[in-house]
Amino acid sequence: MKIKVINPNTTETMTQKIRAAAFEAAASGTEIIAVSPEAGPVSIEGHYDEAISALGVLDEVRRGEAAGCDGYIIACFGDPGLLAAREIARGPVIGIAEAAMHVASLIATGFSIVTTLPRTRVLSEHLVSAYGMTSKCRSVRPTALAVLDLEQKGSNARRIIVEECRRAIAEDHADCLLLGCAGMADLATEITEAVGVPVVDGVAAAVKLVECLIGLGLATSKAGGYAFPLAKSYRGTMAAFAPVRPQSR
Ligand code: 5HY
Repeated sequence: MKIKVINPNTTETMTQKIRAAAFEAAASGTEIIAVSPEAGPVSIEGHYDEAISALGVLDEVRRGEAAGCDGYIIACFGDPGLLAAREIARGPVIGIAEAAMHVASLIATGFSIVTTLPRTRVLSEHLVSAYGMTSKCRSVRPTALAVLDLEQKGSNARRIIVEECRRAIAEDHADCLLLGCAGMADLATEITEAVGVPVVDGVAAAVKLVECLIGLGLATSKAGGYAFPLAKSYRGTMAAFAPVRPQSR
């Protein structure tokens, strides 16, 4: 099977990190194609960044459909463009936040999310509610880390994340922790060892969930809210995004 992993921001070092995490998680028969859009924000740290990055996600899904990809992962903890991507994709489309929350809900009584800047807290809180995880989420804990701080060699990002994880365990009674940024994907193993409770990286979780769904012969349902968009004209610079009926495979 061929899974396209999309980093919605345009920072290549993060795409490489995401690629490595996805490769490590993937089964031997799974081909991983990791990309980021040519255009868009270098990091996603708020509603505006997310809205703009969604167009790049959708363009990559459109390209993936033409290339015969079997499933998609949106590798940003805001899951930008997820529902729209499900309309235009045949196969499963999984966001790393949704994946991490569902996986955590199966192994723990309550998870906390450790994320980046305080302004991104509300993005995670919205997804916790949207995914029906309010009863399972103990807390969302931001840090002082900007997304691109995670790309700085020798930064103190690992220590900051570990300390916040420990506070979530001690003060919020979390028994599982979610890494609230795709840029943390390379830290899951060492943070697990440091804090002593399961730490879920959404990239790896999403790879296994897409493999599972495809292995079950399941694809995005087109019988309801994820039906292909209605064919219509789009004017101006958006013309290229006009929905067209997909060719049957
Ligand atoms: C991410 N931003 O996973 C999110 C994390 C965040 O550029 N990649 C980003 O802080 O919302």
